[in-house]
Amino acid sequence: MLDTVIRTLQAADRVLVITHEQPDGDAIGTALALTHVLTALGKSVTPVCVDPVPIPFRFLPGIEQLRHDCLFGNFDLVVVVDCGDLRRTGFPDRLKSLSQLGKTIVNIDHHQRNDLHKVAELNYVDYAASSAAELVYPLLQGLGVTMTSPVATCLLTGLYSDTGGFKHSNTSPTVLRQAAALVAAGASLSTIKQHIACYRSVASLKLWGVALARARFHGPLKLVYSVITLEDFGACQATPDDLDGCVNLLNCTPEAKATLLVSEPLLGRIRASLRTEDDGVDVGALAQLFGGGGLRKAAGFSFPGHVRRRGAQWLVELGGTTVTLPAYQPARGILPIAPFLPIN
Ligand SMILES: [Mn+2]
Repeated sequence: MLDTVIRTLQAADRVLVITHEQPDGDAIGTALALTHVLTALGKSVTPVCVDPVPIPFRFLPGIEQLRHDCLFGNFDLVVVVDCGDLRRTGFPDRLKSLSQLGKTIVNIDHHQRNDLHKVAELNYVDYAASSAAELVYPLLQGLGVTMTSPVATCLLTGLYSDTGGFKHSNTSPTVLRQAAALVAAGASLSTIKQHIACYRSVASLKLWGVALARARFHGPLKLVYSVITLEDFGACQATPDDLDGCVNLLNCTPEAKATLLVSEPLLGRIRASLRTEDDGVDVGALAQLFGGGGLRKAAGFSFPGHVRRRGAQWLVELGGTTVTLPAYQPARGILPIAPFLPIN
């Protein structure tokens, strides 16, 4: 498959590179690395992400080339990177029509249950890979281009982001070998770390403080969880983005099988973030039950509702139903953790 993808990239002239909505460092880094390399090979390349780029990734070389729509332009090849779900491209209908027009779509991804194969002709997908960047690395080698400093920085950002700064269990020997070569080619690990880990506003720190202070351990579920209400965002003068990453900080107690952070960043919209370091727990599968997605160890979902406090309890209101957090229904017996199964 790798050879076929390389030949397809070599043959293309006008390439559209799409990455997923609410982009992370792997999404943006990998899309830009491909953009640099294909441009160097003389191709016209348009990198696209439907959503704005979060502040920590705006330092990446080539970020100014990123577009937010792909409605115009005549492309002979579409490359979708790091998208586990056709909807998460932000352009499902556009991709379906490009597929129907016979355009070649290449799907480069590492998410489980990737469904891009519905529209993609070539699927270079490896669930065992840490990141899309890890998959793109050998692709760039196969294209025979010299690894430049901008490309190395973009790819190392992808590896860094999806391995949690080389701390998650997906930090394989391959990841470390690639990272070493990328640093040797001019990527600065300390610069990447500075941008991704050290950009928090004081408002963000205050909000994280509230989440940390409210952390609880639920014994039967072996779940660490915390809650942030809409009022907390206001009281801290924090934006929805200010909570990003907080769940990773909560995910550090040895007795927990998983960590759950529930928030209402926008009125009537609840966001749930899940993390685990336990190889036996698949939070991605859990998130999918609730219409979300992600990886085995890091996933999330959102749904309409409100977060409320009643005495010592946290409640989630979903339509006419109220669920006490973290709802636990051992009688159902189908999930290791089941935080949001409505109580009937
Ligand atoms: Mn990724």
